[in-house]
Amino acid sequence: MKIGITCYPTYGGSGVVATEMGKELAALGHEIHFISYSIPIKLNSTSELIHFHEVEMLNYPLFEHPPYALALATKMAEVATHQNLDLLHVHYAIPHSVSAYLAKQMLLPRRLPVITTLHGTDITLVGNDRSYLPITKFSIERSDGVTAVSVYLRDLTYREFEIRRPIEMIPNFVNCDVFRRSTNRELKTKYAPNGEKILVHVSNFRPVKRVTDVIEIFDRVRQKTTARLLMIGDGPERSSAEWLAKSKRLGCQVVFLGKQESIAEILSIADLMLLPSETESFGLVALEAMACEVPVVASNVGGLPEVIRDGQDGFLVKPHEVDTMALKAAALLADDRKHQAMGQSARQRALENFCSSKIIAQYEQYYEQVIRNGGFNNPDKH
Ligand code: GMT
Repeated sequence: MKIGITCYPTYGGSGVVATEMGKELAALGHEIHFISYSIPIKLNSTSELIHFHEVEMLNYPLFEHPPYALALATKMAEVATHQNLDLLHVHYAIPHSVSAYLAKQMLLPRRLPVITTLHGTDITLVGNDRSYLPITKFSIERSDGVTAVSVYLRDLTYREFEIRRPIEMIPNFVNCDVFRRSTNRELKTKYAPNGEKILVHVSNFRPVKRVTDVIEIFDRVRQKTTARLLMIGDGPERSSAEWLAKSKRLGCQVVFLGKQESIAEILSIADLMLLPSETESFGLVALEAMACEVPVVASNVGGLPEVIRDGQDGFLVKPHEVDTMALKAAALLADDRKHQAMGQSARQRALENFCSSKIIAQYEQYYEQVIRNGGFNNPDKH
């Protein structure tokens, strides 16, 4: 198939999923055309089947905000025509599914099936803002296919947006050959020179991730065991977290690494992941950790219980309950046998349920179904 993929080209979960999906599909022989404002950060592939089309925006003094959604729609229509795309798959509803809808209309009577994948904040935060809700609802209804990354997100979309059309649940995935435990001793010694336990947090440091809770939890854990905390990523809450770490005199015990290219290597030296988010539609980083045999202590919210089995692959605790999270984390780190069993169970869970080989096949089937059927009751179906 010839597939167009649009995503945010940044470190965010939806961009990572879209980019990895493109790479996996290309490895299966599909021709992939990424359409975005810059090359996806994780697109480190040399495959001849992967192409990138940059959306260029006209800057004119009248435009305080350049109309990206329109420039994107124009580029989508152009690429679909010149590359003879079979399908356009957009990740994150806003504004990508609206641009895809416009591109589709521009191309009529030629048919361009559009699939929208909902990732989370496009529904939970952005889409729920009343000003964005009607257009998000419209573009979901008019997509030929819609997928959501968890049952939680699918049902929330049905409920909050009063959507009557079917939404396919296809979970996120991880490449289990890339994300696997293979400890780099030198790296481990660098961050834990005296054999300290390594805790890790990975996020975009937005308020929803509750990064200061991560510091609070770690502060309690290190009172019971010698440990280090690696904070990976960057974002608006980073300075608050750094300030808190400093004021608790955590000094060199907490290291802020910023955005990292290869997190698999770092996860491979970690003993535990902390993910105390306010909400999380799926929690891709939790899955990546699990694939590296790292148990996760996370909030019992959103789609996280669909990924992490409480007591088996980690622990799920009510959000904000930093004392309980710290107690569970410290107890696990003190029990080597349990810790090892949980790490192995986490890896097994990733292998059996979320490996890219399994999930990409589900996407391929869904693509074929949408191309064949032309979308569910879509008034724009041609
Ligand atoms: O907030 C983020 O983590 C970024 C956001 C995104 O769209 O890039 O992540 C969302 O999509 C990820 C990939 O499907 C999910 O794993 C994250 O759980 C989800 N984030 C939230 O729901 C807060």
